[in-house]
Formats: sequence, C-alpha cells, structure tokens
Amino acid sequence: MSNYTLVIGNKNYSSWSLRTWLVLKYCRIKFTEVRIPLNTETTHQEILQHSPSGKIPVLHHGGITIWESLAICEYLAESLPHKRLLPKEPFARAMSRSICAEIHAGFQNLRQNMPMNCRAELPGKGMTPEVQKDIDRIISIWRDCRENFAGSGDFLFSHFTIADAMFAPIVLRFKTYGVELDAISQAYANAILNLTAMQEWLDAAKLETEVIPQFEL
Ligand SMILES: N[C@@H](CCC(=O)N[C@@H](CS)C(=O)NCC(=O)O)C(=O)O
Repeated sequence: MSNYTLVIGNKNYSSWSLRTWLVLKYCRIKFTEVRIPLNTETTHQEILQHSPSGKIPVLHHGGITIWESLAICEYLAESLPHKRLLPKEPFARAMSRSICAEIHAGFQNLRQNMPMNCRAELPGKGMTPEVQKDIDRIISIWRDCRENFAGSGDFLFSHFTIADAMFAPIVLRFKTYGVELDAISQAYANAILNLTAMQEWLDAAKLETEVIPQFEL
C-alpha cells in the first residue's frame, strides 16, 4: 500500500485539489485517493477528520500532514528532487516561486466569475473588465516564462514543474469559458490539456454526478 494519501474534492469543481493530484500523477507516485464531495451537509466534518485547516487538498505522508496546495507541491518538489519539480537555476526558481505565490493568492475576479467546472462549456460567460485584467496578467506570465525560461520544452520552465500544476486549473477555466488565447498561450494550454494525467482527471470529472449550483453559471 502507498504511504501517500491525498484528500481531494470533486474533480469537476476542485481546482485546488487538481494541482496536487496532477503533481503526484505526473511523477507516477502511487497514492491513495480520498474524495470528499464539496458542499454537502457532512463535507466540513469529513474534511476536519483529515485537515487541520478544514480545507482540502491535504496530503498525508509517513505520519505527517501537509495542507495548502502550494505547500503540498513544494513538499513534493523538495522531497523528490529527482523529479525536477522546481527549476534548477536560481533566477528561474525565484521566478517560479513568484508566479506560484501570485496564482495561489490572487486572481479573485477570475476565480469568482469563472469557477472551475470541467464538464461545462460556457463560452463568453463570466467575462467582466476585471476578469479580463486577470486573464491579461496570466497571459503575460505565461508568455514571459515561455519566452525566457522554456527553451525548446513545452512547459513554463521547459519540463513540467509545480508552476504548471499551479496554472493547470486556469487552463481548464479558459477552456470552459472559451477564453481566446494568442498562439503562444494556446500552445502552452494545449500542452497542459494533453497531459495523460490531465485527461485522466477530466474523464473522472465527467463521470461525477454531483452538481453544485453555486459553481454552475
Ligand atoms: N488555499 C487553499 C484553498 C483550499 C480550498 O479552498 N479548498 C476548498 C475546496 S476547492 C475547500 O476545502 N472547501 C471546503 C469548505 O470550505 O468547506 C489551498 O491552496 O489548498
């Protein structure tokens, strides 16, 4: 049995869960998955049995508990250095940390108006001038990384790193809401969508039957 257990929410809706799940899957690390459907009468109590913060995702590994999606990704990067989940060169690594922190803490307008909903196709829904500003900033981050750090690789820092996992839910939001992208950003979005692990997540999300009205525009 694996000594990693990842507790996640609904695959259709839980953007925070996707990030950590993608890193484990991409790295081919065996783990036990515990799925707690969000927004039910028992969700909060169930989550509290695993997570001191009352939020998921949470990772249990060898007797320790790690919560907050970015902290989990950083833990995996540091404890599995051979997986190269952080860029090696100091400036690239600092850039990775800056954009991971920015995506973890910001973009509230995009989050609120375009909630992750893998199953849905809602082109044009949720767009406001503030959301467009968030989108423009994300595209400028992607272009900056692709132009300055990606070399001939497909990802933000050439090979897959935790920064790609942190932005993966954004790629899904852009797909659901039909956000138009320039060629560089679309090629990057396609690289994320084409990951085997991402396809596996999307297939599982389509099979889920729970509907959470507040995430359905
Ligand atoms: N900043 C946290 C956010 C986690 C979060 O908001 N998780 C949501 C699910 S996507 C949650 O646990 N909601 C359950 C609740 O609030 O009862 C992270 O990065 O992990």
